[in-house]
Amino acid sequence: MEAQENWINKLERLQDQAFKDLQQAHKETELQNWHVTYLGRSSELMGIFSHIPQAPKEQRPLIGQKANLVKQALESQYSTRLEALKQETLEHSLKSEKLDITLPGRKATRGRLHIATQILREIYRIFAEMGFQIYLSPEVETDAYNFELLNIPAYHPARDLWDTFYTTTPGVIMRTHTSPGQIRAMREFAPNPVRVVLPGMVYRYEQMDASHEIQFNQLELLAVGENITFGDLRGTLEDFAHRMYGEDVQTRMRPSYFPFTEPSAEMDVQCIVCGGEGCPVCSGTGWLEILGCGMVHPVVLKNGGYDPKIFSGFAAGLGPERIAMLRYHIEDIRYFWSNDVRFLEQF
Ligand code: FA5
Repeated sequence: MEAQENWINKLERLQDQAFKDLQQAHKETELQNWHVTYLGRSSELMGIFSHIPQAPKEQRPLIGQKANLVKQALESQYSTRLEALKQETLEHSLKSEKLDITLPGRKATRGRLHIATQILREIYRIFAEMGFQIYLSPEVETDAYNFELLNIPAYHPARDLWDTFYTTTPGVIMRTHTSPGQIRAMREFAPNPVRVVLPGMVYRYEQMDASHEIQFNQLELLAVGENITFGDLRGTLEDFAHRMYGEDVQTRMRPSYFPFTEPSAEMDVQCIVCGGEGCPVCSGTGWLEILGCGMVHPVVLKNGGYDPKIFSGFAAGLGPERIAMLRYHIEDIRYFWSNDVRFLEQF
């Protein structure tokens, strides 16, 4: 009986002490320490719980009941105090801190499309309005598609025009231009007429400078059908230049050479950076070359599955980064892929 009194007294004392200490806890950390002391695993209360089995059998229920009551009381006082403390802290900060609702909020950083993507989309839009559809072809190509089928056999000196990145697999290369897509598109559409644009990355082992990158986009233009003439090519490209740069822009076509077109030409746009005076972007000439073009060579038409006696076609290869440089007065093509946000966020 005496032993039972002792246990009960002990629990009551414990509860009184705990309540007293709780009044002294004014910070959340103090409250946490209180919880560890009175309700934690090594607390006196938990010690009592674990000693109950050693008490005389008939006393166990009473001691157990009392211990549970104390535990519940401590827990409920603890949560009431915690809640009150949180409320106090909140009221305190509302009183002491002034909220300046006129301060501008923190700016969320917004993503944007890369300038190269923006210009490609604009070019797609212009050609889509003229009735061209987009056709995709692979960046990793075979020697056959990149050269042979475009009338450039292995021994042909014109191979020097394109400094190629070779893979370790014989006959497999990184495409040096989008022209291999011409063959792929023709083979899919022949003998029907075809009018497509083929965009994408091309790779060249080149000396880099203000207008030459080793990795850049190209956009191939291809139209095959009956009675397509050089006049159609000239008209299409001129219309494109005017829609891109405005009605007043000057363009010129120079004779050129590509093994897969005959005749071949290159189109220049007057350098908008210097207004035709000559600057590093146009290598001092006043003109910037934006594309190569020509009438599809009969051999290429045949390789694509068309009879050159019935069909003719034109093709062009545009440089979208060069087109963007002219449009936005960008002085160096190397900005495009250097990932400097000061450049990228201007567009
Ligand atoms: C060609 O790649 C031909 N396949 C174009 C073609 C297609 C001709 C269809 C006839 C018919 P060229 O190497 O000139 O040609 O490149 C075409 C365009 O890509 C150039 O006018 C230029 O705008 C762009 N370009 C060429 N080399 C680079 C480079 N290193 N960096 C950035 N743009 C380039």
